[in-house]
Amino acid sequence: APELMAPGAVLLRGFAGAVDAALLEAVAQVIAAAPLRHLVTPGGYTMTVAMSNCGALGWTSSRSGYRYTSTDPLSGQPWPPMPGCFADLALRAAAEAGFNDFRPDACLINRYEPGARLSLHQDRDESDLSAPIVSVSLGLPAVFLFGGTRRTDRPTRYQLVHGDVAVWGGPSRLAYHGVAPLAEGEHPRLGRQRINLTFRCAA
Ligand code: MD5
Ligand code: FE
Repeated sequence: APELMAPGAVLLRGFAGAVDAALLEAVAQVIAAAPLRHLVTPGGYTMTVAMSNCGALGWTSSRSGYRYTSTDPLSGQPWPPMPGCFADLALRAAAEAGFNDFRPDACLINRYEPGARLSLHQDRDESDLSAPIVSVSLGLPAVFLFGGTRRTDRPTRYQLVHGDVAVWGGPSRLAYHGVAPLAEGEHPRLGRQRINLTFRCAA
């Protein structure tokens, strides 16, 4: 049953479990064409999370800022197309949370190894903030930090495990959030890593 974390924030535990093999095969294809890389922030820090994208648009960061691009800056080629199993899962998860007709044009792939973290931030580089963000957790468990709409609100911690899907819409679309440093571990399918798929309407 969908679990309400906050208004507009819905946790679907295990929702992706039945299709994990197809998702992981598609991830492997995407990152073969557009390798995972550690981006640099505008402030000059190298991110501990490694990232890639698929879909018409992809999120990137550099010294000059955060932006969505239609090509991979590493290759100059378009990002790999969104795999059908990605689009299908995102559409079904959003509908389960009450957001119909979710057709994301961007999927950011985040790869965490033990120690990798994502500090508290908002996702606001997308032009359509009325659409939710759908995120899928695969591999090692993570502690997700869900803050409020103000940076100073004390975050609530949620454990996210392999197969969990979260939908962030409505009043939660602009909530501060992050991921605590990944604990050491070994996942039967993915080894020492966590993969997160994050679907957005960016254009
Ligand atoms: C992750 N990734 O687990 C998360 C999942 C990112 C990122 O944060 O920007 O790549 S997406 C979580 C998210 C998105 C939008 C709103 C909220 C959470 N929220 O309201 O908490 O790698
Ligand atoms: Fe985020």
